Amino acid sequence: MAFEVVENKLPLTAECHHYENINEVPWDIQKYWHQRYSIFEFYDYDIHLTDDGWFGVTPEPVATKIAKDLPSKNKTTLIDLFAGSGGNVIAFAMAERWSRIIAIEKDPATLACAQHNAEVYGVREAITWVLGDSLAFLNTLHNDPGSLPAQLQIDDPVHTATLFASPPWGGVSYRDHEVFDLSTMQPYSLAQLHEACYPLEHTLFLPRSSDLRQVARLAPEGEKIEVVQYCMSGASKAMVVFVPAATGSHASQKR
Ligand code: MGP
Repeated sequence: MAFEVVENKLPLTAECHHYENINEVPWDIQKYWHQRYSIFEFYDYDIHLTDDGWFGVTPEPVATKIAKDLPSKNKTTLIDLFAGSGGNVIAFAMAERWSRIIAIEKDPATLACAQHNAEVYGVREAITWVLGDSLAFLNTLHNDPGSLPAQLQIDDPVHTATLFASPPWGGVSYRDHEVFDLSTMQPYSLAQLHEACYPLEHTLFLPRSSDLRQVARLAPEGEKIEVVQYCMSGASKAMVVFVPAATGSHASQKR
């Protein structure tokens, strides 16, 4: 199967590190290690990340604010499609706004870090953990929901579920562009992500310099969508786009 529910805690592997000393830290992540306490306030309580995880993890104050800002009117299930090391999903669980939280991550070592970090924050058991491909999960949710395992069954997802996607951006090269072309984002373009999430409500965590004209095309006909720059120390960390669920006749047909 392309995805599976992980009932127990996956073991931390040799790829999962808790660096305590700068001398242990690979040079390309030293900048992030210096910011470790603004990434995870409780870093010293044995937070673990893979080396790749440092590049994409959402700093805790930003994750906490996003968890408060998500629209989620009447939504009971939150699905984090790219859970990574857990930066966002821990904040979602701690916000206590949803009765069910599902976290999907396809790399087992990264998922092990996320579960471990969620345990540090006391919320591991509040989260249903899924190892696998989030787009395969969405495809099944849209087209063959009856085949989902019991823990992932969602009644009327258009009305009850909200999706959060902080996808890989294809490295840090977005910084080289004054305006980042979201059709070049790797491995999934903006259009692919939107198509995979539609018709459910979805929130997308994107590079701060993302092309607003491309984002504007996600707005349903005649409606506005909210776009927010989340900042720390006066500088944007990311652009977050809130896309409402499709309504009326659009809700039942997939584009
Ligand atoms: P950054 O690109 O390292 O810029 O990360 P920063 O720290 O502002 O440094 P400077 O050199 O521009 O001063 C900014 C934020 O983007 C990080 O805190 C992460 O939350 C987020 N981020 C970075 N990358 C490469 C990714 C990614 O691939 N995916 C996701 N979802 N978030 C990312």
